[in-house]
Amino acid sequence: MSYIRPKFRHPDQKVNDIGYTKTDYEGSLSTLCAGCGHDSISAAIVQSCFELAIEPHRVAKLSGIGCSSKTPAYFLSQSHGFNSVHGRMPSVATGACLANKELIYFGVSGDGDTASIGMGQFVHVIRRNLNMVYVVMNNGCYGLTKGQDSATADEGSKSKAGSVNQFNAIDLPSLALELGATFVAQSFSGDKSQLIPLIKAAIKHPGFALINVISPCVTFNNNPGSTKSYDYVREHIELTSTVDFIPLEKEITTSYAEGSTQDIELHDGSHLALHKLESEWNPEDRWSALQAMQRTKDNGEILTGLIYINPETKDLHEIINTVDTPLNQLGKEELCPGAAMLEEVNSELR
Ligand SMILES: Cc1ncc(C[n+]2csc(CCOP(=O)(O)OP(=O)(O)O)c2C)c(N)n1
Ligand code: SF4
Repeated sequence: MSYIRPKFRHPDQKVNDIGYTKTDYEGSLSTLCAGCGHDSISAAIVQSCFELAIEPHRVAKLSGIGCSSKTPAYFLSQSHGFNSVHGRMPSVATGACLANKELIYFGVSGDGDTASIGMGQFVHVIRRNLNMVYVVMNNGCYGLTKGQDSATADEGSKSKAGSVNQFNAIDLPSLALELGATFVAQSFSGDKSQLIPLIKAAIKHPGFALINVISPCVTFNNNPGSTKSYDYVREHIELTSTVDFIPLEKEITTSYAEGSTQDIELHDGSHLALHKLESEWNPEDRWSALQAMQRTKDNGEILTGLIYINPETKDLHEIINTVDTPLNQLGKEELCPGAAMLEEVNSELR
């Protein structure tokens, strides 16, 4: 079948710290349109997991419906996966994460999947601070159903068919900030050097991590007049910073000019070195991040990079004090501790 990758690989392929090659992190061949931004994001996910030496079976990929939501088939074929209903990925992610806190949860969604039908689910998964990476492959349209404007299409943006969008766009990073998300980033599918460290940092973040990636749809929304086309994004991108991810075990060897770099220690002891390009902004200050978003929007620019991070966050497990052992490994004794325990629990609620 044409979508199955040929098995042959160069015998001297590089291996990572656990002896896996990049091939071990790939999926089946993509059936998306050639040039679709979503494929570049899949490639960045493959590269990030390879470089972090993650065991593929420790990852669960979850998605909704759309071209974007098809992409988990194209990376990490040895991981767990669940392709859910349109806009309902966050519920499935919540259930899975509560049942097993040992896995790394990767949610993949589209702007239609998140900002329209899935909006109710999106806001609650942020509010609950579920420990997951949530990637929105944002092309401003419903690619799978032939390019209708989505709720993230900018006002005044022109579709391929020539109609002009008359509605305000929903800005997902600003909304996430407003709702208290503790990791908010924005990137562009065409900027792998920025996207990879952001994905790695999001994986290490112990709570909800949003990466909104502008990902042009070459078939339905890459025309002049569209604000999600490759040309438009390249011309209007404004970098907050360049980001280096420094894993725990690696020494910080590069020295940076004083004042130009902000070092952020992540939960597990790894580091992010942010070389800031936007001076009036502090990514550890939510108010400053919101202002930076608004300022660039007012100037018609797209702010990319790590917009906000609070490394000291409590995820849903910590908030509601869940059991460490995955539910499928609990025995009968723990699951059904008897009438006396039931009485004790009930009495605490009286
Ligand atoms: C409940 C439900 N409503 C509508 C649809 C039709 N539908 C499928 S994908 C989609 C939108 C996809 O857009 P987006 O999430 O932005 O992903 P893209 O294809 O652009 O990557 C719609 C409306 C559906 N599959 N299920
Ligand atoms: S229709 Fe658009 S979003 Fe879907 S695969 Fe093609 S280019 Fe990508």
